[in-house]
Amino acid sequence: MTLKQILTEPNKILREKSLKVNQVDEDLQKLMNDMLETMYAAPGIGLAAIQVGVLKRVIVLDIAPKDKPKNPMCFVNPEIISKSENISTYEEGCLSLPGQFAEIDRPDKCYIKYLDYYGQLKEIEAYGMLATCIQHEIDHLEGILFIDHLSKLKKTMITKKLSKQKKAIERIVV
Ligand code: GNR
Ligand code: NI
Repeated sequence: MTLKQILTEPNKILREKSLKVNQVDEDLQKLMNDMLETMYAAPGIGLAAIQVGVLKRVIVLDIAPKDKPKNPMCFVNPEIISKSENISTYEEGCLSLPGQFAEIDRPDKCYIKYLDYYGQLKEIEAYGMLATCIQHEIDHLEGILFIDHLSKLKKTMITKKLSKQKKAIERIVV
């Protein structure tokens, strides 16, 4: 397995649209394993392929509590079939927006169609934290970040902070 580098804002790649996967083969399974390893190491509870620079519609998640056994989940070509009208609010973070958190409103339940790790067609009903995370990850596949759901002012504040952070880090590295 290989740890991948996670892209952070500002980075134009994060705004690209990811492409549908044609087949779930060994190479794609290797990508999913690497993504899981990278996500656990970060640590995070979800990761979209685009965050490691791969423009494929693949996401991995593990929302199991820390004191419970691991529960890795892989979703290829995930599609939201329907979502509830009820909204819930969670404080979200994103590995591509390090150190930034904000309360985001999203439908509290959704049905998702996807291919699993073995390429089998599956359907699930997601609610609570799982629904929030799946929607956060599917947004990534469309080039959308959680800050896009905030007011212009809040979004500008966060992007400015991240640009400064990045420049400060570049100065140390160079
Ligand atoms: O690690 C993560 N935590 C998180 C918390 C609330 C809502 C969404 C997430 S996903 C995030 C990892 C990430 O950036 N995935 O794209
Ligand atoms: Ni994210």
